[in-house]
Amino acid sequence: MQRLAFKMKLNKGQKEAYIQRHSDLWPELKALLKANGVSEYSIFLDEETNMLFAFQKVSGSGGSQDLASNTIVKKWWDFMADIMEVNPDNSPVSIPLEEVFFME
Ligand code: RM4
Repeated sequence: MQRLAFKMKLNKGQKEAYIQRHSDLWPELKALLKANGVSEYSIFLDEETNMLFAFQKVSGSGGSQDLASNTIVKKWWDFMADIMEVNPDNSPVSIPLEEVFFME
């Protein structure tokens, strides 16, 4: 089991929309993430900078951001593109973070 973290950026003023959309996370996306070994997935917001910090445990070779070829993930990214900083393909700009501390 590996711990992954990455940062993304939320557009200004979109906190409520982000929370609402994730509280209604598509069951098919949740099932896909779990089927690909993603668990304990949480995302935190720094309201000062609008940076999103995602943490997840992964049992496979990659995490949520490595599923770009999946249709469900592409549809989700298209759905979220209007409130986040995205790449030309609507994938969220995701910057991996280095773990510098861990306590069991
Ligand atoms: C985030 C972003 C991630 C996705 C989660 C569920 O806003 O789109 O790629 O894994 O939602």
